[in-house]
Amino acid sequence: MTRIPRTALALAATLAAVLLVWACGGGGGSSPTEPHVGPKTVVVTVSDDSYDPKSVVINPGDTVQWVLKPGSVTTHTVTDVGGKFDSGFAFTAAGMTFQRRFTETDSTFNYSCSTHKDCCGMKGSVLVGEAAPPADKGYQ
Ligand SMILES: [Cu+2]
Repeated sequence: MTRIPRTALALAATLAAVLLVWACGGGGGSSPTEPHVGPKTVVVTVSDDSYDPKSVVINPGDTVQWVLKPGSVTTHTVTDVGGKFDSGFAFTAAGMTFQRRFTETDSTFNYSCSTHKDCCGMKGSVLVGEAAPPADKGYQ
């Protein structure tokens, strides 16, 4: 019968213990403190004559949904100054919505109501991404 040296046994026991700790604890994967958050929808209320909130900050892939507040006129629009989107007269009744998904990273969209931009300063902005430039004056 061969005898296994005592040091070899100790080494094997240590190795087993290390492997057990590694398998149970340090296996990697997602951190519980940083749960994955999927794309979200941010709601902006359209009323006479403002957007609330006036400016929103979102992540690329998020959607902004504008909703007409009850009691408001139906001639409001959501019109991008740069021409990327325009609701037209989509708000034909209270609760009617217009929405757009923003995939443009680090971009800022200044928008206004084509009916009430000049009379009432009805302006707003959407900032996409952490490095989005600030909105123009009056749109912030
Ligand atoms: Cu308007």
